[in-house]
Amino acid sequence: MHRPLGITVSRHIMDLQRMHPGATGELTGLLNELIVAAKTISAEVNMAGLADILGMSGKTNIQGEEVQKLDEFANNTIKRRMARCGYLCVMTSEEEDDVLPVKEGYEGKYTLAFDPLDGSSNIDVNVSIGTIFSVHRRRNAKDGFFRRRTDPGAGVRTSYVGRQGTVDDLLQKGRDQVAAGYIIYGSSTMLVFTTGEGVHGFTLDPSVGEFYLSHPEIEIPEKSKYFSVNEGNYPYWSDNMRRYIEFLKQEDKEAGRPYSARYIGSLVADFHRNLITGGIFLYPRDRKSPGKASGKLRLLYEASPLAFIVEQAGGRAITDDGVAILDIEPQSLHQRVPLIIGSRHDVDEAQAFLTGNR
Ligand code: AHM
Ligand code: MG
Repeated sequence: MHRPLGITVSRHIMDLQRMHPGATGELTGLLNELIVAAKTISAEVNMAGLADILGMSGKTNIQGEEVQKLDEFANNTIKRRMARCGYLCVMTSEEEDDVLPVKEGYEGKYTLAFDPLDGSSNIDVNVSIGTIFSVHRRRNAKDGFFRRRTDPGAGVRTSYVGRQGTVDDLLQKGRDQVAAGYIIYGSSTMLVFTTGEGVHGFTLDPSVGEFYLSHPEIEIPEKSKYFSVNEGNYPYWSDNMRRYIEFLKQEDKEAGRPYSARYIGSLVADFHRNLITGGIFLYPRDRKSPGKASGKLRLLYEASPLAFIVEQAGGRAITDDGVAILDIEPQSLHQRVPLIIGSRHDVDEAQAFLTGNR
């Protein structure tokens, strides 16, 4: 069978790097390592339905380990691979209370925040789940030093030797991200990411094990006809939030209402659909969410990376009081934040309602 010559994700990342003559290739290396982790998780997710059967027969997974819970597997896969990739100085994961150090001697200049497998309540029911990641340059990135070493086969290389990162290196505004993205394990596995030069989507060809560029230069439609929200939280919402959702459901043919509801309950899947078809996703603060004033979703590895992507695609991401997600100064690793994200026009309209201006 002839395959069309596709652009692989590694080739695409190299092309991006070539556009920056001063680039050292470290971000390229980092993303490539993450992609390997994503492919490993994807293979395991595809085996999920068989996990019990394999478990019962005493089989081991592709890592040669006992079958683990998928979210643990995803967390371990990313943390182990990335701890020794040589490009990071510290990580944080939704699955870990504290910061994750990198392996000594492998310290690089970037930080990584990730949600290894988002949408965990959907794991057992064959609904799309995803991995979300966010990369920053650590603070004072120049306070390490450079070392020359000779690599067999690669000749003399200059590499940066840094220090372990700290919580402070991770607590940076979304606006300062150097890369962000997600992998959705759905009907096919897709990688969507940005390095600040547009948003690009890649689809995994499992027979070759490569991600190919399938969605170049993604732009989110300016206005949509879909809203995604957990309406079961209605009794806990503010009056403004209730009025906004009622508004979306009123008939007004000229304005394109009522909107249709689409809610999967997997942030990556809900976000991805809205990115492609247009839509607005809302998880506002409510009387039920932990910490009440803050909503449910996490700033560093859920809201912030998706906000970077949506802005790069022409959309918007704000809190329910109208603050741009990317401008929030994080206070703690697992901080929660109200999230309104999606098509520009829809987020504008939601903001007007939620801030009491409509
Ligand atoms: P998780 O990190 O425990 O999986 O929770 C995050 C998920 C998101 O994927 C999704 O958008 C949201 O929780 C759904 O919440 P709810 O079940 O309250 O609607
Ligand atoms: Mg999550």
